[in-house]
Amino acid sequence: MRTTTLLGGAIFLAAAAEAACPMMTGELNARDIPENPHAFDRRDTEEFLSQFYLNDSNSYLTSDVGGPIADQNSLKAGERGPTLLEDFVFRQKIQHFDHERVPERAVHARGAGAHGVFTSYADWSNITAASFLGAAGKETPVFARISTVAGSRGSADTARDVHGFALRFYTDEGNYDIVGNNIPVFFIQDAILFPDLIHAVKPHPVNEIPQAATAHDTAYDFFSQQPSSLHTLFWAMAGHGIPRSIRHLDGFGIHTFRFVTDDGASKLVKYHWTSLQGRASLVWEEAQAAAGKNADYLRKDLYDNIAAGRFPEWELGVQIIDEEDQLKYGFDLLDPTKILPVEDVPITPLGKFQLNRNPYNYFAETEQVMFQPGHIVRGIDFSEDPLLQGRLFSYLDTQLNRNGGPNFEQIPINRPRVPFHNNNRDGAGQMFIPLNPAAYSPNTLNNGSPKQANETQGKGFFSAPKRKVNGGLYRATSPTFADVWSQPGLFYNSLNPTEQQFLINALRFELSNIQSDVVKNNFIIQINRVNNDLAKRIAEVIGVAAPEPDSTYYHHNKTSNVGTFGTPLKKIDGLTVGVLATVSDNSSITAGQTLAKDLASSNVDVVVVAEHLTSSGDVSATYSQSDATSFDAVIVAPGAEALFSKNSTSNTTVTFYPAGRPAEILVDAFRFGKPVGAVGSADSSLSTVGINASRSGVYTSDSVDDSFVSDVKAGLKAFKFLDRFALDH
Ligand code: HDD
Repeated sequence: MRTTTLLGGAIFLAAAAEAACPMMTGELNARDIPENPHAFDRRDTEEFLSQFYLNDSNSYLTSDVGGPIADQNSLKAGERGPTLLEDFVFRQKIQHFDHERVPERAVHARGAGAHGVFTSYADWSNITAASFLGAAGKETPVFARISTVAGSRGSADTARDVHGFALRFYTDEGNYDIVGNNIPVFFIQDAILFPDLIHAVKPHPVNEIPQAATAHDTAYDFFSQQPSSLHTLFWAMAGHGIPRSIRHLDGFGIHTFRFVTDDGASKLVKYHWTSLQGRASLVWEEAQAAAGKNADYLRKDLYDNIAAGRFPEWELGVQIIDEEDQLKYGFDLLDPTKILPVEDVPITPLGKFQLNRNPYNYFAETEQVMFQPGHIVRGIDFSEDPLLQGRLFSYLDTQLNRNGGPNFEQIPINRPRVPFHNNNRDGAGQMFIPLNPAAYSPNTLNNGSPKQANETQGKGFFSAPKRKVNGGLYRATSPTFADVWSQPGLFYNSLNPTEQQFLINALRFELSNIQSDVVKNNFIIQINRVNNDLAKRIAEVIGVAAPEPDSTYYHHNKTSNVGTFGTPLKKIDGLTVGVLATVSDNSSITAGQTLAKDLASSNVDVVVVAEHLTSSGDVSATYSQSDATSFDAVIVAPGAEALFSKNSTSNTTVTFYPAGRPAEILVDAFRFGKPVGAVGSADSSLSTVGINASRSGVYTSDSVDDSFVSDVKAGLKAFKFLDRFALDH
């Protein structure tokens, strides 16, 4: 029988015994041993976690051990005297504060997390024994954490970077983590190089500059000496490094893993989770502006959309490959710097997950979640990928360092939703009171318990029986990993011309910040092995002589679905339209409200911007706080054209906001490739700022009518109008 009691303000679920306990000592036998109090079999994460919620409503202050604190002043010797050492209230509070921080993650320090649920499309027991994939419609709670890699915890969200996408499934056979990224390849092929990669990419050790940026000498020194990094670097530079939102990025497991069935048959798999919102990215100038205007750009979007009930979704799929085909596709499937083109092996969708609940407490949930690639479940096995193999060590080691001991799996966000029993004991912060005195196996004193799972359940973890490992000791990279230039070429060939230009612009930006001529030259040598035109276009900007072709790895092959610009979104839910209005003309506010009403059914937010807020609440943002990065589309409302006139700086309204702000918002929105428009008399604002109304993604109308609304929706769906971005040639 389970009872709910209140202990020290926290809701605590206790359990009482229903049956006699088989404990061995006479003393223990005599006691009423409760059923294991953590033996909850709960699918619902919130219900599980709620036992740990600490609710301070209608409470009074106490010390950590429950004594009431009468007064918040420190205890002093005399009215004007020094604070006394004996003041335990003071000491406890300050000491706790002094120890509030745990080491931030060495990489992926900045992230946002959310709870959700995964639903399997089918019974996949024909390919894996993993129970969360064992039935159509089967639901499993998940927690996801999405992060940038290089920046510190306080860095800006829109720093250009690979994005981590770590997924935890609280399955009914234990926790399963896929610790992936939003880019399907990685910089290095062997985990032993990870510290080198990170030391090179992190800020300079002398002055800790630059924060959250690869545009510095050590990073490019490493990239040019370790060309396996080029492929991932290309993805990051081409737009995947600056996603529009967490909702608009995909995830990849990167390594090849194994699925194993109950009867031991195994297949190799590569994971993809595809945003059902669509893939979308910012442009670099926009990301740079957003970093200053709203450093929380990504986490705020995720939080706000979940809070608004617009739950983002991803479809989880795998490419399935026969064991014997590991070298069939022209590269080694154990090499994490390679994609397996979807033309060679299409993605099999397995299910989808939705993120539908924000954490209640950032530290307790998002900061303390500790993922590990080694958290696997029955039916999943590793591959021999040397990067994956090293990760199996590093994450556990890191969690020990961050948590100061081995009991981090007992933290609520890390606990499995199923019972756990083993002979691991003690350590700092042990949260349980183990009742079994025979903490060893085999034992007789506890009736052999906990027993091996195959004795009781008939099943447990197992490796793919076909997996064979033998060979002489070998400290070198496999020759099958040698070609690291063909796939960056495949990626580059597959981009549309604007995306290629973005990639070139990004590398020009990064390389322009490099001081060392040696590093610049070395980098051009590597890029020239991928594509001579690309190398020349970068070289000419950074003062390096245009290289002659180095054509060993040149080719014209292409693949699909690797870009992030030019494909319409799948949904426009959660996008935001800014309506530039004026308080001095009611019709402009009304136009904004009409648009808001018409777009509400598409789950698009409309923000009416004006000189100041009003008591009626019909203005939702001021020009003082707004800029183009806040909106996915910008519409000028009738009457607001007065704010755009050339002499608007002498207009009295200008005292409400920095001079020229409305025009700046419109111009920036246009130059960031966003849909823009004007209603009624406001169409003159377009010509005032030099926007040609006949350009694609520019909409005008006499009023906010159906056709204008559908234009705006189509514009949002197109998301970026690529003809706004100049090409070199
Ligand atoms: Fe890693 C964190 C993803 C290679 C060592 N990694 C971390 C996180 C993600 C990834 C998403 C953040 C998890 C979270 O949100 O808490 N890492 C990857 C991917 C890799 C990869 C996709 C290659 C395919 N990582 C990698 C290697 C090593 C590490 C080769 C070390 C040998 N990674 C770590 C770490 C971190 C980490 C230092 C920092 C904090 C943590 O683990 O929990 O151990």
